[in-house]
Amino acid sequence: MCPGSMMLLLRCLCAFMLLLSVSGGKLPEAEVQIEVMHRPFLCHRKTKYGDMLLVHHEVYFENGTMLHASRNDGDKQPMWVTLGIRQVIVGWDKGLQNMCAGEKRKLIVPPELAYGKDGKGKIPPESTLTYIIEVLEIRNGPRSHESFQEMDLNDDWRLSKNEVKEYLRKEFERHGYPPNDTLHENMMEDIFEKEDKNKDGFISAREFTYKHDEL
Ligand SMILES: [Ca+2]
Ligand SMILES: [Ca+2]
Repeated sequence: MCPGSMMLLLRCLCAFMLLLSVSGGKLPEAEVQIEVMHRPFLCHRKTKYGDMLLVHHEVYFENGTMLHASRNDGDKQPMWVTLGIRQVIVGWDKGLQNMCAGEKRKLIVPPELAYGKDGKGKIPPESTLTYIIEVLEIRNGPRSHESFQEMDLNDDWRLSKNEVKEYLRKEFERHGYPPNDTLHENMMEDIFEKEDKNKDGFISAREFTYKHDEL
């Protein structure tokens, strides 16, 4: 064997070993790859769990073929989605947080966080999907007096952490999803972070209805 090809073989071996050590035999947890394509200069608020987002989106397969573009297909209208309740794919819930109105992102979503091993409609099993998503408008999620009363299980006019967690659990159930303690815990902490203004560990009726995010 000539020295040149020997070197090549060694390099290949090296690269192969490196690959083995990196993958380590264990599958990494699926993540959404997020690329911010445009972020407006002015950003009054950022998206969080429970918000309603008005979005336009495009979907592409891994080979670049477009599957759907909301600006061109159907009624050409953007759609409202509620973040963090798995109304859409998990990849959206994970990838559309902390966005500004007017922001545009590219999300590369692995099948585990999209339509998985079953696929859906024109989406074959195990598809990695690329989404281009533009957030046009952000609104507070539904917040009626009724929903406060529904959440306030012991009628003391304030929401405890357990009451909020219980509410999230019921919301998940209502949308047909299995309860997920870790996720509910994280969502609850996020909600308290934003809503419990005086940090007393409860969300009062006033804190609940106060529209602090309005422009
Ligand atoms: Ca209560
Ligand atoms: Ca409070």
